[in-house]
Amino acid sequence: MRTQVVIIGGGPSGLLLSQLLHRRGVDTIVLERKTREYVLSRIRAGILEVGFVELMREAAVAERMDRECFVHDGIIISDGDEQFQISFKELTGSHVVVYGQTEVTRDLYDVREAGTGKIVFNTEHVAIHDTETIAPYVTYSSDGTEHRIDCDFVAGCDGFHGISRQTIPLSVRIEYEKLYPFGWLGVLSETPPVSDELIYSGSNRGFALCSMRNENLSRYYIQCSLSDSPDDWTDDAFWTELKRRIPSTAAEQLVTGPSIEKSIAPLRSFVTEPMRWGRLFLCGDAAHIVPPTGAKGLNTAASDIHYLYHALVQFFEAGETDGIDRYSEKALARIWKAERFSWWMTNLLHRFPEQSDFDLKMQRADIEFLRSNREAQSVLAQNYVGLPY
Ligand code: RFL
Ligand code: PHB
Repeated sequence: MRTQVVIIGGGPSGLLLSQLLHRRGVDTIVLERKTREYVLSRIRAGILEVGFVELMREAAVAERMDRECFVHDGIIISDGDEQFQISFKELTGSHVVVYGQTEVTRDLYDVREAGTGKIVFNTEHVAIHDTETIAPYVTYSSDGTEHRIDCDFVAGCDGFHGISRQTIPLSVRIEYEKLYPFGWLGVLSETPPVSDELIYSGSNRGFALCSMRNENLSRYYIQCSLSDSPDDWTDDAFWTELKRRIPSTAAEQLVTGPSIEKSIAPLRSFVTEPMRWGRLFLCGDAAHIVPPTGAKGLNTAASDIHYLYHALVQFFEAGETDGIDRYSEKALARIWKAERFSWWMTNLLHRFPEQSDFDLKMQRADIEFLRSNREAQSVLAQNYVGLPY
């Protein structure tokens, strides 16, 4: 078998790259370890930057998103009962949209599968070979048979636990990592959201976030211990704890109901350098992870896809290698800024086990400065709506 680009991983990064390249006549094959149903059962991101929406439009897959998404012009930050709004509209003239990653992925699968898109599910033993040459190839097995695909390039879009990153030799690969001493317990419930805008809430009991998917689907998170399991938390216990961490005006209005999904995610900052090894390019969670506090994970994946898509089109249409040569440098320049922002938001709003009284005072002062200073709000707003590509 032969194709121009083998894409490892059928998550949002891999599918978006495949669809964008398809529109420019570049042939791809996507290899996905799980089933379509499994990928679509993962509840993840909810907030998309305008740059992401524009990429979906360029990929001709934004019709439902444009119809069903919700535009958000700001967020609310709270600390106990004190709360204030950061207006993206006033501070940046821009906004973000609420449209779930699950729906993004569903739309991408639908469009790829309706056309000539080749997606192989349930692949095993995927291995990348000879990326330092001009003739790389990928081997994998499915249904008990071994396969080989020869190609021009390989895109490693296989998430944090994928194999692509490990293909880059340790002698050149540098990994930067920070683990946070807590996780997020997330609940999805068929209830109306407590607020029109997202509430990012710091409190003495730890962080909480009120988010949403639509007018009758809410997504809430609370900071939890890394040793907790979702089964430790009954719905009642979750709602009681959430109410204690958000401003009382919001707690009084909160509509509770049965959870339809409950999961715990650990929080991590991670970057691998370089993001290119010969003809292998890493994209999205395969190369970097942010704690979800800044809503940047999927959005940074999208900026990688933007750079790689243009680089590959430049190569296939004009034979130019400048884009692929500069991919890692350009992608990383934006990634590190998103890493900084996500790390800062996490430090601002969470309770850390070893926090001293001094540390708590610093955190309070940071929030108070943000509340009272337009320039500080502007910095947050610019980062939240997304830095330019
Ligand atoms: P994914 O989504 O992990 O997809 C990788 C795919 O690769 C497959 N795979 C393999 N396939 C073949 N062979 C192998 N050896 C393979 N190994 C793995 C996997 O099965 C999978 O299908 O990575 P991708 O595409 O880079 O997308 C990244 C995003 O999923 C991630 O960054 C976001 O979900 C992060 N995130 C958020 N991002 C935002 O931009 N805004 C948000 O509001 C936001 N909220 C969140 C989040 C992530 C969260 N969790 C659960 C970590 C909220 C949470 C709670
Ligand atoms: C979500 O709705 O899942 C969500 C929103 C904002 C974040 C993280 C997750 O910062």
